[in-house]
Amino acid sequence: MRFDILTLFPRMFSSPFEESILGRALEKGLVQIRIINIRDFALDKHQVVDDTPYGGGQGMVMKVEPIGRAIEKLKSEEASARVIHLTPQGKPFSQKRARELSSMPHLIFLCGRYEGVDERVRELFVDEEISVGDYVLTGGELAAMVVIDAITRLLPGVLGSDRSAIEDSFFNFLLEYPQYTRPFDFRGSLVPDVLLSGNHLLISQWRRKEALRRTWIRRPDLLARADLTPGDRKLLEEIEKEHCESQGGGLSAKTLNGLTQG
Ligand code: 4GY
Repeated sequence: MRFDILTLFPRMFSSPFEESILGRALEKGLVQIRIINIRDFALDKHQVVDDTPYGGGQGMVMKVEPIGRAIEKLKSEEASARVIHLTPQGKPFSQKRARELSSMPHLIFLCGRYEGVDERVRELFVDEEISVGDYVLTGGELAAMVVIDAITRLLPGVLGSDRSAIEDSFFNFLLEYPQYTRPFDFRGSLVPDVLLSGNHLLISQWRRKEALRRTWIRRPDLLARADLTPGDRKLLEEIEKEHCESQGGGLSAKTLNGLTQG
């Protein structure tokens, strides 16, 4: 799989792509990444890539010509390449979209800066707009890294053996259960006994319940989309009861709202 990244700040990408799982995926040749400096496609003497906005207002807007030329060059090499613009105005990124994009051979990421790109870039050169969340970054670079990271770990051979194969069921709109490793006792805070019991059935039941509990408390919106068995629903009833008992009537509407809205 090939990723091309169009940016005004190429050095932002050096260390993240050299480290850990992403770095190893590159070494193994499972992904190829090219960082392209948009400035190299500005033809004037001073290689200008931005200009003041028509209609006035503060800040600068990225010019259409350098970006257009860069994308046209990349597309002339591979016409099927898909151009993705990272922006808070895009469609919210998700595990589902990561999975879909992981089957595409060639993605081009356009990273905007300043007040954004000239609207004609989107109109003429962009296939898709993605947002990594409802907040504003100083540029699209970190968002592109997020998307590339989420896609790369789904590619065959990147994680251990068959991890990506079970990824589908793995995510299934449930948060992860709590994990523990040694020591057993850290400043009086203990690892739950069941995890030391060696009883694999009990352990997997406990983990399922704790995954449900976390999701119920932190992300009830996800719970509505999860595949729940009758057994899960019974566990949820237990969880609700346990919480009412421990909270003397349960979380207030305000607390629940706070947890849900983040
Ligand atoms: N959120 N999701 C995001 C972002 C920065 C001005 C356009 C986001 O994807 N990108 O905040 N990007 C802006 C900065 C130009 C991109």
